[in-house]
Amino acid sequence: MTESIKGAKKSFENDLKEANTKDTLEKLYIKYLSRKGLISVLMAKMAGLPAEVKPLAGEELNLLKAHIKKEIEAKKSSALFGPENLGEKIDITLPGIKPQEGHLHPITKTLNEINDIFISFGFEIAEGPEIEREFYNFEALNIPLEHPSRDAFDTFYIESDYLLRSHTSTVQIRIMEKRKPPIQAIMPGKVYRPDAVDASHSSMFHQVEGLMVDKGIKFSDLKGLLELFTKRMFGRNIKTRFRPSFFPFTEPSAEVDISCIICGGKGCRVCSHTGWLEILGAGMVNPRVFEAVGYSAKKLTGLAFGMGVERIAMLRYGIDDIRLFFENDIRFLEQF
Ligand code: 2NL
Repeated sequence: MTESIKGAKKSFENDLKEANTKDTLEKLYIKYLSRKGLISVLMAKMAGLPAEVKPLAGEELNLLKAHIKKEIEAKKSSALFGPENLGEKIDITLPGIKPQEGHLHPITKTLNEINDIFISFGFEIAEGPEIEREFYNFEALNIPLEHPSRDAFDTFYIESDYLLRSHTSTVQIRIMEKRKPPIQAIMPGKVYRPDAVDASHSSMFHQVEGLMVDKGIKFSDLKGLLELFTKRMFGRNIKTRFRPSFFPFTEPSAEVDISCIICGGKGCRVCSHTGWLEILGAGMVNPRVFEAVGYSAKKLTGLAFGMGVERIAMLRYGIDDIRLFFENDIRFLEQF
């Protein structure tokens, strides 16, 4: 018996030397260690041995079995089977696999750009609460009780006197209440209106409003400021147009258009063939607003403006449905 075990060991050592691929090693495993392999055959033979040699033969056989197992495993995991010997070519100069990175939302990007432009003009950024009182959202802004936007259908009321702000002018009122002029600030933030949601309406959107209050602020300052802003935001060849309009909180008031960034002013589907796109509302602060915050309407003048961030982002990126911003579809967001 010892002889056949020795023979088996020798034959294994020879086989192992020859086995230089995963396949041949696998075959060795089958030849020696499988259920019908050489070790099993010898085990079976051992059953017929006399009792006095059985334990020794058993021990030798078990040692051989362990030896074979160890050797096959060792060779399998040896450098012989490293990638360079398996026909794989690894180019270590290739860049690694980049982890998936997130980025800012297109609305946040647009908001940051608007903020940066006004910061470069010397404006500060002010923020305030989204839950407001009627005084800040309406009264102080000269929006009287009978004004249609005070109707419960146009404002989210929480309970009497508490509502979700429908513009960020509320923050301007708070700043003026707290501080003396000169004031030069913009107020970016979320605003809420219970509009029926469609391609151009969302019940929450973002607004940036701006305010400058001092002695001697003129309408020409407003024009110059907003013209510079539109050129920085949309390009230096963009033209600006002021159209007379009405807001309760400014007098006079204007709506500001830019020459269509799609067709350059020739007329297309996006600008409804007018060559112009409306992007801002603006005006000189109504003296009644100054009175509401305790400023002297005799000594002071001010300019104010407001814009919808979604609208600007839609024009800049060529997006035709506002709902895309809020659906969190990764296929949409990945594009920015
Ligand atoms: C628009 C128009 C505007 C203002 C906002 C304002 C604020 C105060 C006083 C006077 Cl405290 N005016 N804000 C003025 C004109 C227009 O927004 O179309 N926004 C999207």
